[in-house]
Amino acid sequence: MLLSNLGSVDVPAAVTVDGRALTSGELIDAAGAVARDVAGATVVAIRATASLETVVAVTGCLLAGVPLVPVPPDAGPVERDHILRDCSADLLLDPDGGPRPARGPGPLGPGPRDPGPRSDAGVGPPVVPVVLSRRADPPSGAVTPDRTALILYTSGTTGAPKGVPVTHAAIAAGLDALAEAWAWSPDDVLVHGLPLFHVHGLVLGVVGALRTGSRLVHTGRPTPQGYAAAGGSLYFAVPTIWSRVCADPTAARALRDARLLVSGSAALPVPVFQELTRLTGHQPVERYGMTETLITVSSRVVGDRRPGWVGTPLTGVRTRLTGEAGELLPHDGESVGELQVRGPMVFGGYLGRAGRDDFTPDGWFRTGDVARIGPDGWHQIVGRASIDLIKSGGYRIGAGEVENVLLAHPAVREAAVVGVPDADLGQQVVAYVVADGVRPQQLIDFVATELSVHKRPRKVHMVDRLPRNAMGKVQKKALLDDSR
Ligand code: MLC
Ligand code: AMP
Repeated sequence: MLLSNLGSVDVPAAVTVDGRALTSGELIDAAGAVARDVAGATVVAIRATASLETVVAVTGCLLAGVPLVPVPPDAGPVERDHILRDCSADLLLDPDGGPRPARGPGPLGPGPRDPGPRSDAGVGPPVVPVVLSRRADPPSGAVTPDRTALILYTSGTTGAPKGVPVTHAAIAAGLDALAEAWAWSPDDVLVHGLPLFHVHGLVLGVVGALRTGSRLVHTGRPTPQGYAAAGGSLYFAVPTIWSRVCADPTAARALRDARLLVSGSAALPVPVFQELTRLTGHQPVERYGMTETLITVSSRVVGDRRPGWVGTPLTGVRTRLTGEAGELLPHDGESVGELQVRGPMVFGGYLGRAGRDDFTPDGWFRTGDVARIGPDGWHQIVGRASIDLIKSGGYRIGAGEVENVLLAHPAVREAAVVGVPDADLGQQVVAYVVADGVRPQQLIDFVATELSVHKRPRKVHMVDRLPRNAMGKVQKKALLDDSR
């Protein structure tokens, strides 16, 4: 069982989010109440704020064996409605729906309240508040390992985000492999401030803590000051956050007492690796993952950590490189090809999109990442095969999704979106737009309102025409060259 370690001992402040804490007993009791609310549902969604309520709701759904869909809390109507429709959610859990106790350490006081489901003007599924002070015994039946635990939405190159169903077994395999690789144990205190609707913050950062039995301190926002004050042993962050930690040497030095600093979700620039090592005394552990594959490659607690390289396959994972004609490439540290993976943490296919070209005929998942593998099994992620998948601040953003929203603005005639290299975010979303009578900031705000805020272009260039080839296809390389 995924959460078999939960509650064997009642740990004080087992989970703290933004200064509010629950013991493990309180967490189980409150999660038991959620499990009752969702019992019998086919799929449940949650507005996944960075809150104790989200942690409780995730725990409750895992205990109940009901698939949960985390929706970015700032998702605008286009993105939110697509997700809720695509996954056919029966209920929407609302972390802000119940009474909120005052901040401060220690257990939450009682305050029973059961407002029951409410419907938001008939649009979308009924809304059920998550209320920490409600208590119920968790369900006693075991959840089968092949049951879907989460459906995570992630961007493709074109169109709206796709649902990635992830089973209890896949999560358990990924987390156990990481626990082995990092010697992650109940003695750890995990600290991070990542969003709770993606693999990094939610699967590793919440379910990982619950499965290993380590305490979790979520800092609310991933600020260097918050990380410095948390006093943890194990820290998770994306490269943008590590870069900001390095820019605050006092905060960075406060991490000297940690055991392991982990970086993932995007390439950690070599200078950031080196500066973090200098300031904290720790070489960061890098690891590589994807929504579709959870975590598959990492450096280990014991042994090398190499700037610019993400480590070796975790237990149960196999990887290979292929060339343009599908031929296998040697693991010689020089050949560059598409990275393909197999393993118990890899998903089985996108929700409602069976039969696509995402797996090879012999069952390997095509990651779309371009990589090198050394003779010693070390992996280097060189980049993405498609120019249309952007990584900004560790978020995966599809150019097509942003372009579609821009094109829905009445003033816009043409739009092309690219990921421009950026020192802080890795890549920055930049739009080139042909339009009349609209200012760039209005278009930025339009995207931020319709989609999640992090998908908004940071810059919009108004142009007379987009560069196109003889076939009429937009030449994005030319746009990228223009913006450098
Ligand atoms: C600015 N804001 C606007 C706005 N302009 N809001 C609306 N409309 C506009 N036009 C404000 C918001 O109010 C908000 O303010 C703030 O901008 C949020 O902006 P942001 O751009 O997202 O903040 P930023 O500082 O750029 O964020 C950097 C970051 C973030 C690193 C904190 O990118 C982040 O949390 N990244 C983590 C991504 C992640 O977890 N990826 C894992 C994917 S899983 P306010 O006041 O709210 O701040 C994966 C698998 C694996 O990849 O291997 O791990
Ligand atoms: P997502 O589906 O949002 O989890 O994004 C997955 C993508 O993030 C991968 O396909 C990679 O392109 C990128 N990624 C994740 N971890 C790393 C890493 N350690 N180094 C480089 N890229 C990474």
